[in-house]
Amino acid sequence: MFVRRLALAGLLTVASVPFVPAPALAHGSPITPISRSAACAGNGTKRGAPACKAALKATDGFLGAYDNLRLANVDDDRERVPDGKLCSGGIDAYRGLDLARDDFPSTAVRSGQKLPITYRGTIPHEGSFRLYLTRPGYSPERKLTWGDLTELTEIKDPPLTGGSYRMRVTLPRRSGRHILYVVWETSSTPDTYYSCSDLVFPAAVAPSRSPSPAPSAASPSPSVEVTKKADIASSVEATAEPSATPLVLTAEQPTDGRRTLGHWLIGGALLAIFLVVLGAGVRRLRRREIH
Ligand SMILES: [Cu+2]
Repeated sequence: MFVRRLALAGLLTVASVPFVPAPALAHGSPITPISRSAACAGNGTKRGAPACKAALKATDGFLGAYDNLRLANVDDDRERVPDGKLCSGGIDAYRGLDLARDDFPSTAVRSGQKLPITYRGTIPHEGSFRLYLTRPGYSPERKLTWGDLTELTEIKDPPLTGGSYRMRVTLPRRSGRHILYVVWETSSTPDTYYSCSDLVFPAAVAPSRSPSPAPSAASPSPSVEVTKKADIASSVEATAEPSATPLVLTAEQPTDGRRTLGHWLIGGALLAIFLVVLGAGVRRLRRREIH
C-alpha cells in the first residue's frame, strides 16, 4: 500500500515538473513577413545571412531568443523605446537588430497588397497588435525612429491557428525597402513585444513612363533588378516554411535573465499548489502508518 502511494506521489511529481518552468518558455514574433529576430536571433532561421552575422557581432556574439523581445509594464512605447533602438526594443541583448542595413532577410511585397501576417505565438497571450509602416522616403541607411513610422492599423485578439496569430494588412503605396513595425501589447501579461520585418516593394517607376498597373514592370536599372531577385528568393524561402512547423522552438534556453513578475507568479503558484498537494498526501500517509 505504502509503496503504491509512494509511486503515486512520484508520478505526481513528474507530472508537475513541466508546469513549474513555465517562466522559461517564450512568447512570439512575426515569421511572415520574417522579422529581424525570427531571422537572426539566437534560434533564428537565417543566422547565416550577412546582416545576421553583423547583428550577432554587434551584440558581442549573443542575441536573445527570437520570441522573447519584450518589455514589461510599458505605458508609452515612444517613451520606453528610444529612437534608433526600435528593432531591439531598446533591449541590450538584441541591439544588433538595430543596425542600419539594407540586407536583413526580407519579404517581397506590393503596394495595395493585403499582406498576410503570421505572428508565431509560442505562448499565446491575449492582446492587441499595432502595425506600423515606414513612411515614403524612409532610408535603410539610417536607424529606425518613431518619426519614420505611420500607424496602419490595430488588430485585437486575431485568431490563433497552427500556433500563430493570423492577420492581414493592406499595404499603402511605397517603393524600395521599408519596415513593418509590429507592437504586440498583451493584456494577459504585463509584456509588450516589438519587432521589425523588412519589406521590399518594387522600385519606383521612372516619372517619364506612363503609370503601369503592374508594379513589377518597374525596374529602372539592371543592378536594382539583381538585388530584388535575391531578396525575393530569400523571402520565398522564408515564407515557404510551413507555418505549422515550429521554428526551433523547443529551443528557448533560459538564456537571458529577463523574466517578468507575471510569469514567475504563475510558476510560483503552480509550485505552491504542488507542494500543498504533496504535503497533504504525506500527512495522510503518516496517519495511516500510525493507525
Ligand atoms: Cu509570454
